[in-house]
Amino acid sequence: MAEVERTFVAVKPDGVQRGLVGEVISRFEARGLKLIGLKMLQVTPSLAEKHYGEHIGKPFFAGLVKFITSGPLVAMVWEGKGAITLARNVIGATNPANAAPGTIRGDLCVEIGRNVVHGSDGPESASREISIFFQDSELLSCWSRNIDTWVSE
Ligand code: DAT
Ligand code: MG
Repeated sequence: MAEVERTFVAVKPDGVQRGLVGEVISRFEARGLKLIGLKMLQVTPSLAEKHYGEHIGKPFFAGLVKFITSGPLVAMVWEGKGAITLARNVIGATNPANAAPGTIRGDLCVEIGRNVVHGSDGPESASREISIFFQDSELLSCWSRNIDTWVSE
């Protein structure tokens, strides 16, 4: 059985502008993950460079920073068994043109530079990204949900 993990998910400025915050949250809730942290913020260029540090030097980097800082973003932490891979599967392929129907990117968007949502790609990036956006005290892992025994054995 997969271990309980935390993953960082964000609705990017295009998703906020398009009124898709509720839709994105609904998909993670419906899948059975538990929301343990949530905030809205405007990402600064330095925060963007920290978050997307692995992409510094790539041709799309400047455009990516411009986009991610262009409006409010909704940052979240979701918890559950195998949450990191599960969230990536809910989100779909990086390029929406290749994203499967039923995924957020496969259902809601068309272009790689406007792909609505971010999700951590592994355990290291999950803990790094969570600590960039949240203090430990802002995460409410301790709350229990009555439905959890119906989601996980
Ligand atoms: P993901 O967001 O699926 O983890 P990534 O980490 O490879 O994808 O890239 C981060 C974001 O950068 C991605 O969501 C959209 C943008 N991006 C990636 N590759 C790109 C490319 N070839 N052209 C334009 N934007 C790109
Ligand atoms: Mg990534």
